[in-house]
Amino acid sequence: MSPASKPISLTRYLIEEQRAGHISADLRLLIEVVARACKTISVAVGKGALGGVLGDAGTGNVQGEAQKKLDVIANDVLLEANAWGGHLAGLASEEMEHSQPIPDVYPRGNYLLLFDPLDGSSNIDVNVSVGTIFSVLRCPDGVTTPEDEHFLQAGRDQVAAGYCVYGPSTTLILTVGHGVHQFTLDREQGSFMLTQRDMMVPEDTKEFAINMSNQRHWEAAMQQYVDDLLIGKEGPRGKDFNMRWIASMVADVHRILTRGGIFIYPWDRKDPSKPGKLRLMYEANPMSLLIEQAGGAATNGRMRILDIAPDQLHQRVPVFLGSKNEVDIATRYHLEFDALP
Ligand code: AHM
Ligand code: MG
Repeated sequence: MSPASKPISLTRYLIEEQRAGHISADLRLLIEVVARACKTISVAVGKGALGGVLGDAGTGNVQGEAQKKLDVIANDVLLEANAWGGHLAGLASEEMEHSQPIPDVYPRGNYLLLFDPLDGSSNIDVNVSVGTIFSVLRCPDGVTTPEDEHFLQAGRDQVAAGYCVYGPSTTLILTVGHGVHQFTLDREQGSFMLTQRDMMVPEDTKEFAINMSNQRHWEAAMQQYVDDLLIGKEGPRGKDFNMRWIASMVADVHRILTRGGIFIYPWDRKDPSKPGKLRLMYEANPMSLLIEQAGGAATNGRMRILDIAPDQLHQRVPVFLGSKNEVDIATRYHLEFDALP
């Protein structure tokens, strides 16, 4: 590869963003620290059975889900990496009931970090891609010891968001509000390198991603929407659709960022007390910001996800995201059913 075409590193990209006035020095440090933690997690995931990291941890998280060993490892890696840099005021995780302020022994910064340390962890033991999702918010003015309530900000107020997929290659996808960029881990050098600038989601698609086994539990609008996709050319949509479902949101969203599609995790009646499966603050919000920054759309079937005012740290939400025109159509099905007498 000639020097002119050599990709730049994440570090250089972030310095250039700082010079352009898009990010502060603390936000640059924060993203570097998260990326470093992702490298460590990538190494642990990559060891598989040889590292003794597969299988259940024998514990449960606040959401009543059994934790995998790697859920716990990834959470610890992110906590430790982010404790002492001085860039954060506090952090919150899928794996912890409450947020944690940065310990008193370290300086506190102006940002809040939320993460799902290992998304799709039911896939670890079968060697399918998993990932880390993160979201960055500002700590409200005057708050020095943040509590859960200070994290409850709408997704549109995120200052950065991203995810890292631990797949055949380790890939970091990042937005600081100026487009979506892809960095690939050079395993020999230990550096993330910028391999694609300005990812764009095609507006139209013929591909959908959904767990079809829940179909009988969906509401009527969802049933109708997916029925119409499945009828294909002969139905009202006038074209055939293909289906893909990896059951790792990071991997499904990554496919959609790369080649388009719609990802759906709707509300269903399996457990009516839950308004969806995916969590707003550290799954739906960061993914929605990335998708919108790449020209796509993200709704809960009725409204823009980034406009939802959260009321709980671990609140769940239905998710429809991806190619803009397809998300608009799926959302319209819901609004039209709602408007029926
Ligand atoms: P997790 O954060 O506990 O791994 O749960 C979220 C995952 C998503 O990655 C994925 O889209 C979904 O759960 C899969 O759910 P299902 O078991 O219905 O396939
Ligand atoms: Mg998850």
